[in-house]
Amino acid sequence: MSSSLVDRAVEVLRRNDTGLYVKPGPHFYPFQWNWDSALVAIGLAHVDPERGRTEVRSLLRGRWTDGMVPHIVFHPQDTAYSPGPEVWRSVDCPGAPALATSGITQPPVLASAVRALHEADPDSAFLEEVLPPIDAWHRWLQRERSLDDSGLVAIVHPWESADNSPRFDAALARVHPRALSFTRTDRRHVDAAERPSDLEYGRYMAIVEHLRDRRYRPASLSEAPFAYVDLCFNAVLAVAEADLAWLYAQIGGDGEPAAGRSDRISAALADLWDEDAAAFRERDLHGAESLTETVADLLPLYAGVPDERQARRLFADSLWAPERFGPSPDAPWPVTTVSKSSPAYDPLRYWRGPVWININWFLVRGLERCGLPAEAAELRRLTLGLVEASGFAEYYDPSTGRPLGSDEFSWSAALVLDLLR
Ligand code: 2M8
Repeated sequence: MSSSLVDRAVEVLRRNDTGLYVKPGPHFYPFQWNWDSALVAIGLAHVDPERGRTEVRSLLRGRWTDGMVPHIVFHPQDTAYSPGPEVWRSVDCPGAPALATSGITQPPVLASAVRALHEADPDSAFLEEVLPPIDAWHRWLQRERSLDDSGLVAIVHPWESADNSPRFDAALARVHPRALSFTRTDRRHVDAAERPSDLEYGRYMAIVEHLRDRRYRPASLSEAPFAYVDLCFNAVLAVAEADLAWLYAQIGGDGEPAAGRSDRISAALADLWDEDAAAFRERDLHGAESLTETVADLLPLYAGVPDERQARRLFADSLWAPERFGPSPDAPWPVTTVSKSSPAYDPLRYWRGPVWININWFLVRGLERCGLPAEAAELRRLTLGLVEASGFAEYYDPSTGRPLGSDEFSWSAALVLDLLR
């Protein structure tokens, strides 16, 4: 089974490859997205590290002078995506590159991708080139997005993480939606039932307009319409900082500051453990309380945050619990992105229930890190089985395994290469 799955995964990445960057999907994601490219590079490390290094360099071409690496880089393409460069208008902003980009960021997987590339094919010159801008991005996050001295950072737009997750609903309810000034291109390719609603898009655009009026640098997090301590983002950052420290050590650089930041974030995440829920707890900085249980509550596992007792509890009572995120007779494909017990659970709609390969990959890594190798192996087996049955979809219906969203999705292909390692 494995060799043909490898061939098919490599073929998906090849077809989505523009030469400069790999598109997230063939049709409605035509530009370069930040965490997509990093996850793609993790897969490329196994089959073509040099191409993986190109992916990293292309993404860094979009960086701003203050350090931010944006969530989308609009490399010139004769194609439509909304909202595109004409909405973001980054080129009007001080410190933005000549190349158009969005004005927000995404979970910083990049340092972990560079580590995967270096482990597969060591290249010190490449590290000398890319570690300073990655470090500058991590420091920008601490400067612009930290809420206190805990090391945790906030996101200021749902597009900075798993965007239409119901955990953001309460925080978004206070945002007055705008009428859309563009036609949604996603609707040309994917059934509306599998994508965010127009109301959500109206709110996303209201936040973009607020941020754009301030050149994407709100004076403070308390002034931003949306400011949320996202556990997915922070767990990714904790791992990325540790990987950055490891990378510095490879070239005799000073990894202490990054290691210190990683430790602080991990310690702050550990404080968010909720024994009753067997999960961690997120926080809306404006005080809206989310009662929705989503898979983000489990992601500190990726950063190795829970001790072994907590990790076993998290696995048994949350991640693998049939009534919550785990496999059940009526939904045999784990892991659902929202608890099946939640009224918000929707098995078809985007980040509101379906299975995502990147989330499963974070959880496999986390189970390994926390000393649960058999549990990690079982999740890996079911994840590969899902892709074997349904192809490299963007996301999947947990009940039927039916592919949803974009087909031929790049990070699903890339992470299968890593899961098969
Ligand atoms: C999705 O986000 C874009 C907006 O950035 C969209 O919905 O059009 C999200 O799944 C995001 O996490 C991902 O990076 C992007 C490209 O795959 O698509």
